[in-house]
Amino acid sequence: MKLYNSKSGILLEHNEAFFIVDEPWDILVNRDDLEGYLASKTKTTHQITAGDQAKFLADNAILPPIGQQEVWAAGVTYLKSRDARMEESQSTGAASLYDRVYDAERPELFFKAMPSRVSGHKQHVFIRKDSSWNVPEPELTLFINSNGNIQGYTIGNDMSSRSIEGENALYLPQAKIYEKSAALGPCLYVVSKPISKETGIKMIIRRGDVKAYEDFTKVSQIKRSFDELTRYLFSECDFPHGCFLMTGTCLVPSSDFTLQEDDVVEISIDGIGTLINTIGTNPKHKLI
Ligand code: DO4
Ligand code: MG
Repeated sequence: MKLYNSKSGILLEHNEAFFIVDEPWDILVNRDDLEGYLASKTKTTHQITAGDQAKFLADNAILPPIGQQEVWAAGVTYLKSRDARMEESQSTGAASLYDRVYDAERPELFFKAMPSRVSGHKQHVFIRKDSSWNVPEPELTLFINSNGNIQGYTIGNDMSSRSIEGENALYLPQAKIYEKSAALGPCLYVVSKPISKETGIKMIIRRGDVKAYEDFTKVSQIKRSFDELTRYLFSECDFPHGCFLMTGTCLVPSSDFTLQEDDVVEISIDGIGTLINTIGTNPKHKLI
């Protein structure tokens, strides 16, 4: 089952049929057995017409699948992320931090975004003007309700500055948190069973007509379980509306690659769909 948040309301997709759900996002999604609740909705709600469905899902109408939830992220959960970060921080002596956190019992978890900084499908994400090395990070993202139970999944893009993080690991918040540094979408995929570890994640970066990057991997490459990440996140934080947790990047472009304005990033995850974002810069801010 998929929930789309759109300018015209919330759309529920179930077995290729579409329904409008007339409830506020935060109340609708924050419950145990969300899948069962949505299944009951399909029995009591009228199906909408193909025309209405097209209007709801028009690219410019889709919003990120988020209300008042905070977005958090896990780091260094895949070998690819550990190795890339060790390489970028070699000269600063911080490389061993990544090695140690990969093997440690406690995972790396960090605050990523307020909902206002999150872009949706077909919206822009930004690169920082004071950063010379920027990458998207494709991440399977959990939706966890206020009771700490995973209720669904979405696709996340944890935009990152490798030059700022590489200069000094203490600059991580600046490498990670700025306007439109996160994207979620295109929908919230609601399933009661844990998502299969065989789920594939693919990222393509297009520069004009050229594919500047393409790679694929599986969720099975992750070092940690989603329950473990959730348990640590909820151990000392309350999330009254639930929260989103990006589970770490599994794909990293080679070290000579940096994003440019107008690049298009496509992240696909089996069962969920494809999140597409164009790279831009924040017009409101001047270089310091
Ligand atoms: O340690 C810094 C951030 C790691 C991260 O964002 C990731 O592995 O996805
Ligand atoms: Mg990340």
